[in-house]
Amino acid sequence: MDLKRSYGGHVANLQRAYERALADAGLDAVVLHSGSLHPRSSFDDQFWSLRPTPHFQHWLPLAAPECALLVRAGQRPRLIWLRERNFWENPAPPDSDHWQSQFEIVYVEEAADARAHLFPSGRLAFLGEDERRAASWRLADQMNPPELVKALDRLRVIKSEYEILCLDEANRRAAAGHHAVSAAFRDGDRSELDLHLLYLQTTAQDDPETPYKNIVALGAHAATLHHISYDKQAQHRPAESLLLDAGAVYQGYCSDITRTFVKGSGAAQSTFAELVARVEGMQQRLCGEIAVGQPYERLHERAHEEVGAILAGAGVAKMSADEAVASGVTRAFFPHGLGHSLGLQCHDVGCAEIKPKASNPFLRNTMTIAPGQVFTIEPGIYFIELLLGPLRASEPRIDWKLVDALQPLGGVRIEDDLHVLAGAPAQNLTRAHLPT
Ligand SMILES: [Mn+2]
Repeated sequence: MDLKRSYGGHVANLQRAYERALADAGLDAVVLHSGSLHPRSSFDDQFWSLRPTPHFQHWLPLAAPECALLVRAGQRPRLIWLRERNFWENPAPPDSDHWQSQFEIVYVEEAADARAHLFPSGRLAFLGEDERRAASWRLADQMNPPELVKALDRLRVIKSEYEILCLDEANRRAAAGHHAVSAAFRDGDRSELDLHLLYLQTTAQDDPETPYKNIVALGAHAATLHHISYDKQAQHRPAESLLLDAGAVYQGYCSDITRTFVKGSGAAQSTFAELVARVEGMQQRLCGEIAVGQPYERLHERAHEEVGAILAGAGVAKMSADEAVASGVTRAFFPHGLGHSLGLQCHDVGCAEIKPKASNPFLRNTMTIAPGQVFTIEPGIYFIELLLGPLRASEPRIDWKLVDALQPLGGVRIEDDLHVLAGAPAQNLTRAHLPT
């Protein structure tokens, strides 16, 4: 892949788009702050590792604290790069230097020194989280103007060719981890912690570097949608399912992939394996239904129709698919949204400006589907007692015996990352590396 050539185009586009956004906001320049380290506790002197300000990372993959990028009309962007003399810690070096030739780079040894290299006059905004830094650069009252932030967030919804290359590579890296973990699960009894560590090792990521905390859920744990408190002991019991939701980061860009595995030959495992196959089939149909101009929320509602059909087809619900949707039964088995925008953040910005309908409270993507968007498609079916409990007394059309048999296996989720194309089916960034 030609990262450097596509990166040049990415920066040129960003420069033009920023110039328009600045003009619309009545500003001459914006300072993008890379971020400051957050203390782990105010009673302590240790810090979380840096999650750079995404607007800064939209330009360059430098994950160092207290750097600033000055963007102005008609000028090369100026990177003010803090190179502290510090023998306690050092920030992780970038993966590559393909980006450096695009900037005028000024090195400083103290964050306060950056002030001298900022725009000397004119209307200047500060974009970042650190109010004290904004104040030290005398920009506290121009911090994060809402209209500008909105406009810059919107730029992140449509991905450039460079960003697609990065998202593709993030998928390739995560796929290697999924392969290794699924093989280890099939071949023996491994604890959730073992599988998590194997994933980190295979993808060469330290825990704080992953796009989100890996979800590694054996058996009933998959009914906790974000199960991250890993068991340290292997389970020697007949549950035998694994839900793995784990991604990777490349140049700041995230992948987000979920697979559900099952082994064992008992009746419950066989029925659960069928359920996994049905969810996989629905997920692939929904990926095939992505259409430019259609609201994403419609796809989410299609997913509920599909969940209704699966519950009826598998004998979990003794009612029609339509009745399962209308009675709210599908919402107890599939309580989360169908997916979200993906990019520099795992739950990326710009796709939830419009509120979803009241019946879809957790849906994070409400945009009209357009070429260049990247989002996940991640339907699921779970056996969550907190949601099913209230139905047990009131809904005799559910086969509760079957639910009880499947509950120790937790649930199923299948998730891929999709890139919307103009005039062609959406590109599945995940299946290219992790085929069915
Ligand atoms: Mn996701």
